[in-house]
Amino acid sequence: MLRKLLTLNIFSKIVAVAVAAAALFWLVRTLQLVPARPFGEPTAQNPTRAGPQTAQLSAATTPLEVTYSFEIDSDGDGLTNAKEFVYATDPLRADTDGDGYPDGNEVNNGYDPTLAGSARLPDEPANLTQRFLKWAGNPPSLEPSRIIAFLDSQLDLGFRLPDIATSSVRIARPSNAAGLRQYLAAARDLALPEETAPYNELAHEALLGRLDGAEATLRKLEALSQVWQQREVPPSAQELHQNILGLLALGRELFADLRLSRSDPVRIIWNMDRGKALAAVAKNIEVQITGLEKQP
Ligand SMILES: [Ca+2]
Ligand SMILES: [Ca+2]
Repeated sequence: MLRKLLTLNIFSKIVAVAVAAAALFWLVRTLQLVPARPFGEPTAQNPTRAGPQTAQLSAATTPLEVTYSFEIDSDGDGLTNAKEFVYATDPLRADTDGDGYPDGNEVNNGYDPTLAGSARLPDEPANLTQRFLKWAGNPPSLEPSRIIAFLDSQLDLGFRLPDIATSSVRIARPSNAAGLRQYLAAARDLALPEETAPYNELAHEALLGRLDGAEATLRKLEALSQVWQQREVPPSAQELHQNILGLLALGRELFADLRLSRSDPVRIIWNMDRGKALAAVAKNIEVQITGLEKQP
């Protein structure tokens, strides 16, 4: 019996905002809402100029009193506060590695500001924001159109579902029709609780230094993954099962990445784009379920 499309509700949540281009810009716009109100009391070095149009960005994860901003440079080293997060330097220390060269000077000349001496920044760092800034000629802020062009140009960033080894699937023996029906019903019901916030909302929270929502979703995804990894799978549903596990694995990866919202905002924007591809996979899984339900 066909039920309403409950299946993969979970991933429609992941991709809820990914589908709208506006959502992609939303995060970037937030980043550009500068100067932002410093959390805590304004300092002489970093006077608050907050108005109704500015975002209050706090740094709950760091004791440093700095504003996450692509305009403010609290320590005057040529690297704005947000970029200090991106390059993992100290936003209140002009020369993080103490080698006599200011952080901004090092980054602008391709040197690693966290390693004293002449260590170069890697050509293709894992941090996508670093890669983007290098690719774009180190612009002062994050331009949505430039980020899209960058992501389009990086062919190695294409969408791919994590590989799930066949050997990791627990095949149910002997196979029977009742077992298959039970499995497919569970697949149709796969969903996160309704209160789970969409990805862009969680990303916004993370940018504000609040990771509670992202962590809660991640825990739910991990619990779901465990249940599905342990599930016995009818032989005819093996491929479907691998796709479901792959989808769950990628979901975990995307939500775990929210911890990187401040240090790698371009990755989060890429994830929103990957969410769109994930929606297509989810749709395909649904088709697989329907196909198996119709099997005699
Ligand atoms: Ca700085
Ligand atoms: Ca230095």
